[in-house]
Amino acid sequence: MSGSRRGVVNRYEGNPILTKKDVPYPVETVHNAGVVRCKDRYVMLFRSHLRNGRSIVGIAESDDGFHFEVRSEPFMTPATEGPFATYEEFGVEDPRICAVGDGYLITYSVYSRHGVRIALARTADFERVERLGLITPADCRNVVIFPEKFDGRYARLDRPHSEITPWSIWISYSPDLIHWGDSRIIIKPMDYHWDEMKIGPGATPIRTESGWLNIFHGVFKTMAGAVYRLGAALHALEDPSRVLGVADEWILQPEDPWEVSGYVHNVVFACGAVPEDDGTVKIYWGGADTVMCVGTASIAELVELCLSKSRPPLGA
Ligand code: M1P
Repeated sequence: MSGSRRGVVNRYEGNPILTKKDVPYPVETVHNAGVVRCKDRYVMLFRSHLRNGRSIVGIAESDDGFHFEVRSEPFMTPATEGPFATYEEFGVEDPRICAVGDGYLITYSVYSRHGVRIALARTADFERVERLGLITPADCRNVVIFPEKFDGRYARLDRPHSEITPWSIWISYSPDLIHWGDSRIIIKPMDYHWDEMKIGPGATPIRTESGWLNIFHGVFKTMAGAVYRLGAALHALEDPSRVLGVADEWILQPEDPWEVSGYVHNVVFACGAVPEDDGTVKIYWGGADTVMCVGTASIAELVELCLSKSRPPLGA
């Protein structure tokens, strides 16, 4: 892939890879997409704002991970009946995909008059989708499920909201994907750092030889508004609550025009990353909450960054 390397991530020269012009139904944005490999193809579930400001989830497919074609119909729109209708009333956002067994789990944010929480759905083939449950109470976003169990339990990273502490990354466990608990905080924003305002899990964690690679986002508040960047952390393979290192420096920040300016200025926000056989990872991010972009990075380099230029996960 030729592109532009300005740090650890090599941006694809064809960015943005997906915009509203590629969508065959009316939307205003294409961003914050989960991406996974499915039967030698890349499948992308992306968020789009409608013209009323509410969000739906579309689907696009690709042979190479760079050129995507959008299907004619959205993949998920707010449910219209049952308990999901109550909580999806204002929209469905920011899907993350986790390959488990012979299917795919999808976590996504649901908005309603009762706040924001996370719902879980499952698909076998990205043709049909089944909603499984509402898996957090209100005031929780950015849930990524690990693709393996730990001592018989599923694990996830989540980001509850609180007035008392900066919004941080927690871990929770479940015997059945529906009931979650044993929650604890594992990574906090760091004062006077690029992520001091808040952080949140981004892509589904990636298994590496050295640990689980967690690509997350962090936010810094400036006089000109918030800046969203991406960071990396490494979690122990057998016990993901044990953080082996959090890279002190960000790995990606808004720089290209479509990241600096758009629906929300100065945002790079990842919901998906796909590891490749050659030791690289394709990282997918929304630019300025408006378009989709991709870049590649060396997994070994990201791991090294977490381990050699590390900061305390819960602050000094
Ligand atoms: O506008 C930037 C992002 O803001 C929110 O993210 P978070 O709650 O993690 O700060 C979300 O609305 C996200 O979709 C959006 O990209």
